Amino acid sequence: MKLIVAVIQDKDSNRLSDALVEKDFQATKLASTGGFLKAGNTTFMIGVQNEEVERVLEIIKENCQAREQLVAPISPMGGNADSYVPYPVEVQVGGATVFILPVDQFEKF
Ligand code: 2BA
Repeated sequence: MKLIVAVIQDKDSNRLSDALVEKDFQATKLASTGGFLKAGNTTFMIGVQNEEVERVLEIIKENCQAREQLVAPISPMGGNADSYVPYPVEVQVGGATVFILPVDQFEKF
């Protein structure tokens, strides 16, 4: 068994959960925040059998799209000086950042 952990954009989260439910995959959605943009994103935890991993990756690819996002300047007064960006820059935020982890044991009580 594997645990698929996928960080995706909030805009795609409803579409992805609908697609997973439709294909009979169970998932948990967590509200998360990107370390760089400090903007909300969504993290899915999806537990699947090994042979289902590729199918789930396809569903993620079909339902999550990369987008350009503008990073506004952040005042060093407002927070950490390490994250100071002096002018707006455009970054491409990926459709999904996916980790696939082995599951030693899975129980439901
Ligand atoms: P954020 O950390 O908010 O990053 C958003 C986008 O900003 C990233 O898109 C990347 O294009 C850019 N970016 C991130 N760090 C950067 C830096 N130091 N310099 C310049 N540009 C930078 P993605 O790579 O598609 O990542 C989307 C989100 O996925 C991330 O949001 C983060 O929440 C998560 N993520 C990405 N890589 C990860 C990793 N190795 N471990 C854990 N989470 C990760």
